[in-house]
Amino acid sequence: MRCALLLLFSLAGPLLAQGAARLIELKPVMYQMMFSPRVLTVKAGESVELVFDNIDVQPHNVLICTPGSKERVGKLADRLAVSSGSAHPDYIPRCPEVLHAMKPVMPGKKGRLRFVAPAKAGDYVFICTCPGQWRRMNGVFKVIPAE
Ligand SMILES: [Cu+2]
Repeated sequence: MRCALLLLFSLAGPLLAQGAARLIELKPVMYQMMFSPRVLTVKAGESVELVFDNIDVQPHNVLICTPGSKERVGKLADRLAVSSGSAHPDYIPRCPEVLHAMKPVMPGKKGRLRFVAPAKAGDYVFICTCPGQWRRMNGVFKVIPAE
């Protein structure tokens, strides 16, 4: 009996978590160093599950950052890439502008990131900070007011 209950809970947990989250699918454009789509829209405060399907031939990561911070975060990542070699292989700057980050996803793999969207509406940004890519590989993470 106890085993059956445990089994029930272990099955229900992930199902409940998935049911509550808005699923967002993101891909790179092959050889183009760009994301598709380039605009992602969520409601303020909602649970989000971002799935990144890396159909490209090189690794990419995904960072969700505060409005207007693309350049600052990108430049910090460039510095990481130059200064630390393999010490920071995820190229994710530790700074307040980075709200959520998915580590680099290898070619042919999928990455998942679960988080709660910002409570404040606005045009946030998402970028890939693998070396030299953020200038092209970016998009708008649009947070609209919850009804
Ligand atoms: Cu990339």
